[in-house]
Amino acid sequence: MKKYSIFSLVRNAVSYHERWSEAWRSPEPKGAYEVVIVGGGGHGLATAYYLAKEHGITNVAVVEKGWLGLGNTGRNTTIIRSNYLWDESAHLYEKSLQLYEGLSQELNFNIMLSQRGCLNLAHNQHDLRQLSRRVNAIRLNGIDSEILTAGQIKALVPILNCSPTARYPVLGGSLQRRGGTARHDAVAWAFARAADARGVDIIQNCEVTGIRRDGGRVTGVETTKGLIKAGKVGVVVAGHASVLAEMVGLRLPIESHPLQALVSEPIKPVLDTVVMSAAVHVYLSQSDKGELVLGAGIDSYNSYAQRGSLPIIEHMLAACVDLFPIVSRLRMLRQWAGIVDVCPDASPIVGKTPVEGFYVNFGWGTGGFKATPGSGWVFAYTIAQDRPHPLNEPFSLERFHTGYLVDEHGAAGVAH
Ligand code: FAD
Ligand code: PYC
Repeated sequence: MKKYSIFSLVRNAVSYHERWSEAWRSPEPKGAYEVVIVGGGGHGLATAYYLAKEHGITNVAVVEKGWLGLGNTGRNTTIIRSNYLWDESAHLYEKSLQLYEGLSQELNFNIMLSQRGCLNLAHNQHDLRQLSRRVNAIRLNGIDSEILTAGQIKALVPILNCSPTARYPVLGGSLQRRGGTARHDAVAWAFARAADARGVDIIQNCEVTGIRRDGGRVTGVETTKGLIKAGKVGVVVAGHASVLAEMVGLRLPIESHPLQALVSEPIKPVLDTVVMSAAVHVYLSQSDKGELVLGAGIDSYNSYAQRGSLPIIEHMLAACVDLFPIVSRLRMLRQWAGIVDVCPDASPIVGKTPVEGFYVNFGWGTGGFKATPGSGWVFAYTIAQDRPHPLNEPFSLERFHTGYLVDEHGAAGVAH
């Protein structure tokens, strides 16, 4: 892997980046690959990287219809954590968090991991009982999680309105100290550079428009750059799962919704943890630049348009001002949305399909950024071995036939 000396960094800085080499190549697609990954978000790029690194499969193309990371990877609010209720999810998300903890070193790329803690608020006795149950389950899986009193929360987050007469009184909360944030673009770019260095072809501005089959077996993908044959195809297209699945005649139990976020103007440091309140549909963190990063629940209608509606952000900002009165003095600079694919149990689908050689990894809904390395790791295993890893076995498509759902609505950071 390429290393940069202090000398080359200084030279590049004064040359206005003119001589910076590309972080990854931009090849034309070959006629055929052993594996084609559809979708150049964090999950697709991580899959390609782990295929090459863990399984020695380097004849791989990642085919992306736009630019890398411009889907939900570049639109999310960067929160990572592993505080999920059920064993199946806890094991998968914890694997991912552990990979995150070593990712900057592994990929030689600063992903700006900040384990500043992730706090979930309880506003009534019911919330508190739910959080206690959740904390006990999480700890039984060996994952860090603790209950905080209202007094401890006030000390941790001084800008939070903890008055007993507040519209949303704070009765306590749960904290995962190893949770926090990571720079979303950096995660995609780091996996892209490392996959490219191992021989993976990353092909941008190349939309998959059809899937070729020979009987029950996949043989390639039709794209805007022509037909690309493939022994195996892995589809990792958050927001467009149903569109791609339909190309092989699969109907998914997935609904696609807009999910919005906002950032404020930058201010001095006021918040050094992530605060979430699922009950009032708002969450908040402060970026390294000083902006407050805020998010809401999903827009309730189905859509493929990457923008949301005003009532959701009005409601979210009203709740936010009640919880954090200083927000009333802030201007919001930017608002955007991504399309999230949500399964009935708010858990993803990662595994094989009835079509041979056709593998899927989607349905991460509002919470897949935290899963990026873990998802890529198990998906690479599934594609390479043609069977699920024990960590993703519970997240198969068949669970919607067997009824063995993994209901994680309560663990989702945002309401839906
Ligand atoms: P994406 O990054 O969307 O990548 C899929 C790619 O597939 C896209 O680049 C798309 O262009 C490409 N594609 C689609 N169709 C085709 C085609 N036909 N041919 C070729 N390419 C195609 N999760 C968290 O864990 N924490 C958070 O704080 C968080 N906040 C969020 C906030 C918002 C506003 C949103 C929208 C989501 C949030 N999420 C969060 C969810 C998270 O962003 C996603 O689950 C995750 O990024 C999905 O990654 P991905 O690589 O699967 O998808
Ligand atoms: O899953 O932690 C999460 C999350 C936070 C905001 C959106 N998703």
